[in-house]
Amino acid sequence: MAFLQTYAQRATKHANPAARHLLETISRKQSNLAVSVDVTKSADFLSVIDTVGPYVCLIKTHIDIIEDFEPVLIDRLTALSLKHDFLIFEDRKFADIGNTVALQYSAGVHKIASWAHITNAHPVPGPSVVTGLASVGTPLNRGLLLLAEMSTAGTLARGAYTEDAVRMARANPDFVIGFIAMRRMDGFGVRDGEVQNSEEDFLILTPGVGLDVKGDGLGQQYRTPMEVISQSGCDVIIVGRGVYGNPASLDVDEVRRQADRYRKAGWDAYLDRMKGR
Ligand code: 5BU
Repeated sequence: MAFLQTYAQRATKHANPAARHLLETISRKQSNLAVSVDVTKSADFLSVIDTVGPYVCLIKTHIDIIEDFEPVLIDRLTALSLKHDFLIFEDRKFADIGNTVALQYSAGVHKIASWAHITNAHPVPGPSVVTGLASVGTPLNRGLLLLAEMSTAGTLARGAYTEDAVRMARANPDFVIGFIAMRRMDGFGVRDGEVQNSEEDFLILTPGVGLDVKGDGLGQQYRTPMEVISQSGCDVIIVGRGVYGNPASLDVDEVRRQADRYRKAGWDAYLDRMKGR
């Protein structure tokens, strides 16, 4: 099983350039922490990213919540990704017909495909959502995550839907690099009489991670890095408010301290998982 190998071992075998880059970065920086920077002002966005940059493998963005967005913000974000050695994941959650998602991914104000190494999509439209995004992303060496599960209470992404999401990924392993999910997807979607390819290696990126609280009063549910990485076998923890706190009163020293704390907690949980090999 892929997840019982080290991140470095998995990097040498992965066929997708974005997945390889992510696994190499995790290994080099000893960080499986992705920080989700959900702030609405460009200056705060850049300040948080410059602060947490040394501690993360990945920065997750919702570029459409930035109120004062200008194209130069992308140049600055890209410069920070090179300065601090992290990848960029735009959490766009595409969910339309193939033609529309290809346009949303490549064009408009944000031109996501030109700068985000990784993006994600809801499986709800069926395989054409992957085909449409792949037509744009594959030539640029990008990777796609499918939302097989969500972290929210009462999510409809469960059971047969999750199984079908995994089958959809298996049909497009060059472009689909993994899932947003709460646990490993190995063995999911395998029908009677089928055998799962033993080389299969889908990355599991997991939001809903917090060390201090269990929820946010709006449906979000938090688990600890130990539960997510060691017990559930996920690969990357995605942490937002646990790191940057309240965007209305950003405290750079505290943001740095929390990023360091979550990086260490995520890495300790990975070492714990590898101990059990
Ligand atoms: P938080 O502040 O750590 O709760 O932020 C979590 C982030 O992850 C936020 O940007 C969400 O949009 C994102 N997220 C999530 O929380 N749960 C999910 O199932 C998915 C994304 Br998909």
